[in-house]
Amino acid sequence: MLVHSALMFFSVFSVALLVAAVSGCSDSAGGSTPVPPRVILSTDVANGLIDTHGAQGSCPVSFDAAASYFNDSDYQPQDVDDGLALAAALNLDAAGLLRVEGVVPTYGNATLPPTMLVARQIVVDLKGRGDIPVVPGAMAPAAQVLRAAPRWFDDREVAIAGPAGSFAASCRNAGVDFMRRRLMDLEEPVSLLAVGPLTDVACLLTIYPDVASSIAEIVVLGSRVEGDSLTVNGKVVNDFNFRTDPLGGAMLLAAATSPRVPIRLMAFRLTGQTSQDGDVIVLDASTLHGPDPPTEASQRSLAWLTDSAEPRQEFWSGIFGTPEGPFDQYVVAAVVWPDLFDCRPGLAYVQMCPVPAWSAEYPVDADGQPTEHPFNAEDNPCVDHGSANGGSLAAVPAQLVVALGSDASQPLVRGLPGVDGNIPDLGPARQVTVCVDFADATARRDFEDLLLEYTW
Ligand SMILES: [Ca+2]
Repeated sequence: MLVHSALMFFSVFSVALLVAAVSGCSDSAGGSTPVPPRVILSTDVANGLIDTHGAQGSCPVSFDAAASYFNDSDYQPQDVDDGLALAAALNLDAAGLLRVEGVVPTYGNATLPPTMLVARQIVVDLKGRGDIPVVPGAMAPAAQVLRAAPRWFDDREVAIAGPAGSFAASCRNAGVDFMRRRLMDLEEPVSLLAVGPLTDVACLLTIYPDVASSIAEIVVLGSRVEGDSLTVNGKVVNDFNFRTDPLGGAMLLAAATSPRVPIRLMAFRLTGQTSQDGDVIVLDASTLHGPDPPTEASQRSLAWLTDSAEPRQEFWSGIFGTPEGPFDQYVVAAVVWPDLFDCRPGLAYVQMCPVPAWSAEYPVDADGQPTEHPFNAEDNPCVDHGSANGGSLAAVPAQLVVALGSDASQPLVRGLPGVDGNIPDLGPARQVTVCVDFADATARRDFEDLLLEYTW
């Protein structure tokens, strides 16, 4: 969850959007042949799993209706937007609108081992795409999130960033190696769709900077526009994909490849809209009906996706009172139908939310007892933090923020780098593209219609 997570009509607008989205190339007859965008998905696809988040050493990220956090050892029905987005991506591939070059599952919504089974269930079993590699990515975040950085025996801090740092030394895995190999093998650039924790895409750019020219764009489900509160029906929520690995997210933004890889952030100002009461895009058995006419395979796929989502939908609506709308699906749509969204230049940075409990500055009373929750002090620079939200945000060390249109030279990590949440000083802030709204009211309706058309 981001708290963090109809019909087979091929209408006129679908065709128009298709034409708008795909780039044309000249064929031998001088005409134009659409080339569908190529993508690799980095996804914490957890449909149907009752599991923990699999982020040992990370912050707890799920909460109940009273805004009390579950421990990371608690088992909950995990998010289903990844699987719905993956199924839609594979259906778009079959329709010639997208080319799925690989899937790299990661911890995040759930632990990695069963997440691999979910990915195979959707890619191989439901969609019959045994030709698409499904390769395991990260088991855990780049560093412990709510702990002080580890130290050497002589009291020096263990370095995280840089080619000799602990992140570059430890983040490599089969999924990261697969992404590099696939990128280098293909002649056309590939977009990376980051719809889970950012650990693996950050690792890829950090240890294999030579892939930069092979990446069209990295599209991320995450971020908030500077000053924005993140709420669903009035309840404060979290930027899940960044929150699960703030260091990985910061390392992605800091990656100094040549050329710089374009990064597009799908911000909550956009993606949160369709989960708000009165504007929810409902994706369940009451709205999804697959292609017309249905096939045995389409009915089986649709039934599995909707049946396996029921516990999660109950979990979500028990907290927010309405069904969960799409989140990760925005990233797939941004690649296939970019004109649906209002996207702008922005400056991305990481705002630390002091004060961590291990800091010398952490406030205590005369008896040494804490006078506030970590990360939740009054005057906290992180939006939504502070005493008004009780202790519910005490375990969020940093936020991913985008300043619209800013080209000012600012640090990437603001606050207390190197102490709070282990994120070191990583140089200047990062120019990105941030999508903040639908292009217009028609685009909002088209987005819903397209999701209903391709989600099965
Ligand atoms: Ca996800």
